[in-house]
Amino acid sequence: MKQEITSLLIANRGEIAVRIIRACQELGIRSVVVFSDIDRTSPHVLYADEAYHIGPAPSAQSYLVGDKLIEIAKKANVEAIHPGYGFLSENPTFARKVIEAGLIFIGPPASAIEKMGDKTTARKIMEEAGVPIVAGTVKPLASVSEAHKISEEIGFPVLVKAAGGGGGKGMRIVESSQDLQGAFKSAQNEARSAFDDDRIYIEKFVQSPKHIEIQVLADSHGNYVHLGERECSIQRRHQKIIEEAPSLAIDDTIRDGMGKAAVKAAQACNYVNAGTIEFLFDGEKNFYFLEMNTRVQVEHPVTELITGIDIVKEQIAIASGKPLSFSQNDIQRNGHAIECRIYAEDPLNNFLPSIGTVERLQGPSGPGIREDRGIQQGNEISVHYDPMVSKLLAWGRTREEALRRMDRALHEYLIQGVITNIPACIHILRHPRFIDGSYTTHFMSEHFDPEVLRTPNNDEQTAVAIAAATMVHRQKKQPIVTASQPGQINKWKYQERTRD
Ligand code: MV4
Repeated sequence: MKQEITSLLIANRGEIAVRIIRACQELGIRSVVVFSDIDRTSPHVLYADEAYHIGPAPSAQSYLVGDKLIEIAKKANVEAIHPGYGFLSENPTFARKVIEAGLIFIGPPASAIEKMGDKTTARKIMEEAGVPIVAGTVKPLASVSEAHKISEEIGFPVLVKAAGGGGGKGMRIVESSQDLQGAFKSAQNEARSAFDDDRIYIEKFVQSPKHIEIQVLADSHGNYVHLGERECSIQRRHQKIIEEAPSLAIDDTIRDGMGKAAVKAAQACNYVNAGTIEFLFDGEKNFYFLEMNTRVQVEHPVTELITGIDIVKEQIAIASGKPLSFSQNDIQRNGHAIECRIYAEDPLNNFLPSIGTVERLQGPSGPGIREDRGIQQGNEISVHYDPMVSKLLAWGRTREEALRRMDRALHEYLIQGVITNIPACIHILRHPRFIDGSYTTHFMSEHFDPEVLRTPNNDEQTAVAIAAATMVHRQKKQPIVTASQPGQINKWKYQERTRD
């Protein structure tokens, strides 16, 4: 069924709302956004054709109030709702309500969201479809004694996981049978409070995997394609930091195998729209289905940069009933792309969010650089939302060129008022284990030592000396002469050359 979309509501905020507005602008679609009290001056409000106030800052009273979003969509007379990522994007009840209100949900059918949201159902569907899964149960466990039985069969170590949701919540590694009962109970408790669902299942623990995911697109006419992999192993506490494509660990044969498995996975749940199949990739080049994300992902631009396909525009085209305009053989990959998520987090303080006003903000640009950002100078990084400032992407003909461009862009990045993870990103990019591509999901815990970021430039005395020198310089109004240290963000230049 073809239904033209001429206007849509974005049920989100920040950079993804801006990303969706940009697609709308290019497609001639009227974009409508919502904003909470503290987002009144955010870029998504500035760029949208229309903006409606939705409520106070806490998401539970604003971006998560499905009924209100639908009410605003009606009032604004749009045909569709794009949920972005996070918030209500993977909430099947919301997707159903959108449809029942006579609107188009720019995402998969609610049934697919529901099936993939239940992790044991997802495993069962994948097993039946012939998509490789890690050894373990495809049903929630009835008791601790059943957990013992299964664990003895598949062998320790095992992972106790929550059936009700992913992202590492309610997950416990169990090394031997005497630890099983305790892990089972505490995973149950954590799952109950996180997902209101205490169902638990077990998988064999894959020791040092890479996290590789495949982007898929499916239209409403039964056409399925995959856009290759993204390597997302650089993460901390299940929060991704750096993603890249292609992965150094994947050759054409493996890519073809994973791509076909991902398409099978999407077909198995009657998927329509953009989705991502996450795989664990072990040292023996085996891959196993982990989870399916039934939304557009934060890291989707990595794939856009090497394929030239605008994933958000494709989502809108698919939702309006159009068939995909390309087939698997038409998809070409060109060069290498990498993304750093710039977070307002302090790497020297256990990556705690750095809350405050962004006093100055000037993103990098130039050859091969893209920045997707949802905040501007003067906005607050608050406790209410994710502290991601922007996504910085670099493209190069080769991985080396992409990495050099990213390194250069990270040094150009100018932000004051909040502390960011930029120095940590630079450090990771220059790490031998990152450069040789041998990194796994354990990279941050095994190889990242925040203390290396504590340079003499960071100490208080240096700051005082720079402040004093700055004052003298301003009084004298002399030209700046500075020797810049390679690889370091020069505090002198930073202070003095960025002055109003
Ligand atoms: C695993 C695993 C090893 N073996 N499952 C973490 C979050 C959730 N999505 C599943 N996760 C894992 N499942 C088995 N059988 C290791 C992880 C894991 C992980 C996965 C992807 C990306 C980062 C990770 C970091 C730690 C653990």
